[in-house]
Amino acid sequence: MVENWKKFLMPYEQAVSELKIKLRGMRKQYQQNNEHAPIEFVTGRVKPIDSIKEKMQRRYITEDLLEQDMQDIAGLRIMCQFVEDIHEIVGLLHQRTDMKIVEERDYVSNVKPSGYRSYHIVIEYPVQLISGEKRILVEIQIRTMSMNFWATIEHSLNYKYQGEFPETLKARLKRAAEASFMLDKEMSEIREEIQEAQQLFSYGKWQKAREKASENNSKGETPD
Ligand code: 0O2
Ligand code: 0O2
Repeated sequence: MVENWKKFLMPYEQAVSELKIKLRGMRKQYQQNNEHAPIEFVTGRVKPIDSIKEKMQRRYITEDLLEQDMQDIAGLRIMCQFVEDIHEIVGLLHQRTDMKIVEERDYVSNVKPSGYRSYHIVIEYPVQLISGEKRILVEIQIRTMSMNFWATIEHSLNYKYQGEFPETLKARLKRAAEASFMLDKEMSEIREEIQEAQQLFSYGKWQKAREKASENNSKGETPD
């Protein structure tokens, strides 16, 4: 068994932290330009040791192949508002020079039998350690908030039923997946209108902040 899990997982921890900052930075840049950000929020985690061990058994992954065969030890999730945003993010990730895309799985166009939708990208990411550079695999899941809602619920039900859902629940989850798909479709259709409203809203917030600052200035207060 891996002798020192803490040491083994260290580069993965570092990669998740670095990538969270980088991806959240992309969102900030859009906001600063007062443009619609294709990234709503980003989460990330290193797979817990017990889950790694369980997946090794389930997938017959030996220790010597762990780093290359388990692609989601480091996992990031990018949530967005519209399905179109997913494709924009994929394009942005392709352009980056600080990571190399090694695999792509499009479950947005190819919905899984469970009803799961998401776009998965596996990257090779270089982590700078004191011992030198180490390239590790990281899985980035890109999905709308509607896809995320469905996947999170289904994932927690999976814990309860270990994948053996009763037929009625399976059918309901399928219907919920279809409803989630319809929600994404409807939102895409009114996307331009929503984005216009969001821009007006953020411009309004910016204007209010400016007014408050000039009010404070005239009172001789320092801005907060
Ligand atoms: P569970 O069991 O899912 O609830 P910060 O960076 O400080 O804002 P922090 O505390 O590092 O935040 O957490 P973050 O980045 O907001 O989110 C951690 C959560 O990310 C995890 O929840 C996961 O739900 C989720 N997550 C992100 N990417 C993945 C992935 O690729 N696979 C899976 N399974 N989960 C992912 P918890 O709390 O760890 O656990
Ligand atoms: P976790 O940490 O519990 O989320 P892989 O499993 O990566 O070795 P596979 O099956 O080809 O190989 O990868 P896939 O399907 O591209 O990605 C697996 C991950 O996608 C899962 O991680 C889930 O996070 C997510 N996923 C895939 N299918 C479903 C689904 O039907 N429902 C839900 N809720 N999530 C799904 P793990 O391994 O389950 O780990």
